[in-house]
Amino acid sequence: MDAVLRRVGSDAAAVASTMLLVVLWLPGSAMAHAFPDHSDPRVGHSVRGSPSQVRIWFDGVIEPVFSTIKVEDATGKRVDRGDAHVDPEDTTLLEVSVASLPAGPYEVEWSVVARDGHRTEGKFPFRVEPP
Ligand SMILES: [Cu+2]
Repeated sequence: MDAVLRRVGSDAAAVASTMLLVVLWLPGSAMAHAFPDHSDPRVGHSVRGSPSQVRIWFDGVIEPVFSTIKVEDATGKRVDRGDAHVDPEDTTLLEVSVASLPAGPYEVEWSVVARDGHRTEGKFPFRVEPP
């Protein structure tokens, strides 16, 4: 897994121990947070020419209403088209389309809610090289 993607929360350790207890008490009904599995563009990587969208695949189903993704340029300006959505055909895939991006560094910010109601969020960079 990409190390740059990180979990944030009020108290990750407490959440982790709580969820461990849930697992211990209710074997067979363990549910998990959703964490990114991979993305396109890949975390920290460069792509040649602008992508048409940014996509993140998670390790579990995510809730469409509470899941967002946005993309900013080096000045913090939004460059996505504001159409972030969970793919109806693949409910582990969160995607947003982007304007034609000039060469430079970009940052993706995501926030999702898993089926168990727990939110995870994070950010990662990627870079566009001239085509
Ligand atoms: Cu959870």
